[in-house]
Amino acid sequence: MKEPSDKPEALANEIALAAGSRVGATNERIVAIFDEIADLLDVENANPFRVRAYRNAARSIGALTEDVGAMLARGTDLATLPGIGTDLAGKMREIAETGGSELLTRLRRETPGQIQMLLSLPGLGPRRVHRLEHDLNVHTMEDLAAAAREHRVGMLPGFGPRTEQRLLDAVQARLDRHRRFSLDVAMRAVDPLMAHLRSCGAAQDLAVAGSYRRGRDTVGDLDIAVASGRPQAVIHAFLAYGQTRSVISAGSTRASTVLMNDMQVDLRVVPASSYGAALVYLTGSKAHNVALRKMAQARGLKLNEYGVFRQGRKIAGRDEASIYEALGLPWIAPELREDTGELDAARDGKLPHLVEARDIQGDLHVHTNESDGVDSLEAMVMAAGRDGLQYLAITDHSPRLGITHGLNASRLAAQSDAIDALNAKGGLPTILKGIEVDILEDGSLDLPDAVLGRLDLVVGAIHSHFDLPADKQTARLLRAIDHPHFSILAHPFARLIGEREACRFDAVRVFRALAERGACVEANGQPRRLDVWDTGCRLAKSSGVQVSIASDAHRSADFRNLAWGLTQARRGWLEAADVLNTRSLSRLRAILKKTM
Ligand code: DGT
Ligand code: CA
Ligand code: CA
Repeated sequence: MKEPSDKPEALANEIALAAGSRVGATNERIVAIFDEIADLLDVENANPFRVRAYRNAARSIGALTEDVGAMLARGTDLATLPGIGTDLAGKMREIAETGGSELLTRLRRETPGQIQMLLSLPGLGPRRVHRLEHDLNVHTMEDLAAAAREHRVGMLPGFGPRTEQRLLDAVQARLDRHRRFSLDVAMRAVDPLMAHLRSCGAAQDLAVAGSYRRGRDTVGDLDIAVASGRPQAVIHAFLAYGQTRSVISAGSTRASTVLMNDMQVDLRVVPASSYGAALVYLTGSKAHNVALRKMAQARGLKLNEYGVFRQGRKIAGRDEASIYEALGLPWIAPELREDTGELDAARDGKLPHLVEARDIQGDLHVHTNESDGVDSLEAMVMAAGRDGLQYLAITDHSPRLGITHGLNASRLAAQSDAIDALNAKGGLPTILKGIEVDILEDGSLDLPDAVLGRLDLVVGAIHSHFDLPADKQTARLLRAIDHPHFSILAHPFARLIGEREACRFDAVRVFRALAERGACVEANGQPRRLDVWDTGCRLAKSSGVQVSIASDAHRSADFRNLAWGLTQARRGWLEAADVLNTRSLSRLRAILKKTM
């Protein structure tokens, strides 16, 4: 596996392509922007005629049968359209050319973020928001939820009990959804923001810290540390970022904003001589920081976000290693900084040598378009090769999963021939023959043993009956693992972050059974799954179970999921020797053979 690289340009292109590929996309964008401008002007108590002009324009653009972009390309004067004057025509051209509007950016910056969130709820326009603020003192989503629960909203003129319930549902959904973000969503926000901050030229060094850097499976908000001698310039650039929805606070060395995706960003600027200290502080976790500070105090030192001090004299701060060194410790990887034993381990020289991207030799959970994947067998194998993998296992679904077009015995045999042919060609990663076989409700497997026995490995997973009582779920998994051919238990908890809870079973017993059988457990790297996650990786290690870090790729770009799985493995203290797919192909085959 190659080292991860961030390519914000490529990502931005991808997004632009996706946005531009729809017919009438420009019109939709103009309508959305004009509507939002009208709402925000209304909140500002702007001239009602101006507000109405934007609303009317949005309506007439929505009714157009031709794309505004195409009209501009033909040289049409937009001011000749009904309800559009020269001013609005200019705004339309701006949106068509840049995708955004300076007026909207300014209005968003001026309107409190919470008011914008209220406005974005279905059924809430400026009038109603004004009434909520005025009559009920409701200024935030939380205020609104509380007022609705106390039935104070339904009593307002123009609201009523049904509106109240609808609003409560919408707020609740929004609060639940936005409390924490999955890592891929966070990354899509991080990459362009960091590129923007780098481009201002005032940052000597910068990094995302907080839970994002520690690789937690979800992040609440982003924390950015910047080293600079010109903090004002950095703050200025940060506030001017185009994806900023609103500014929560802004000072001379720190600022907080909310991005368009509702994610909060806290930025802190320090001199380069304190950058390491700020990075340690902002990376956390809070528990790790508190424990570190205690260690400092025990040595008669003071630790804060500017450095380590002995009697007021700074003895460390420029980089992270200097901070830890001043406390008598080796540098500790961010993934371990949860105060779960890493400080003792560091002091005793017993920190693990965490598994790294370059240790990963292959991927043992990959789909093709034979089941629910997007790309062909050949495309997946070529992509795995480009990503530096030595081998991959093709593990399409079994027949029970109807919606995935799962493979029966004869289609599996045909796939096996195709794999033989590709392997014979050479020059590509070696392809192993596998299946993601469905574990049925009673713990039996969805294909006969005779069919499974012809494969190189069997990956088993549950895709139904997630909410069985714990004892039944445990029995189901134990029975599945007991099959004569069972190599890897895939995404055992079947959780979907923010959508489906982890299913309940006796993990200690199940992992013990895997250990006895010589079978492995998967650290699935799909950012919505991350299953097992850090604690499961740690349990695997203490149970003597090898972990397969897997992409569960459904398209050629998905091999990057390996990096997410790797992060969870590192958070679980795993070393290369604890991870199945760090093995060479021949050693891997030997281990898999014992499970088959
Ligand atoms: P999150 O955002 O909920 O996913 O989790 P974090 O860990 O990013 O937490 P956040 O954003 O509240 O704070 C960022 C870092 O700042 C945190 O990891 C450690 C540091 N920090 C925050 N509050 C405190 C505190 O009260 N004491 C100390 N020592 N550090 C703190
Ligand atoms: Ca954070
Ligand atoms: Ca924060």
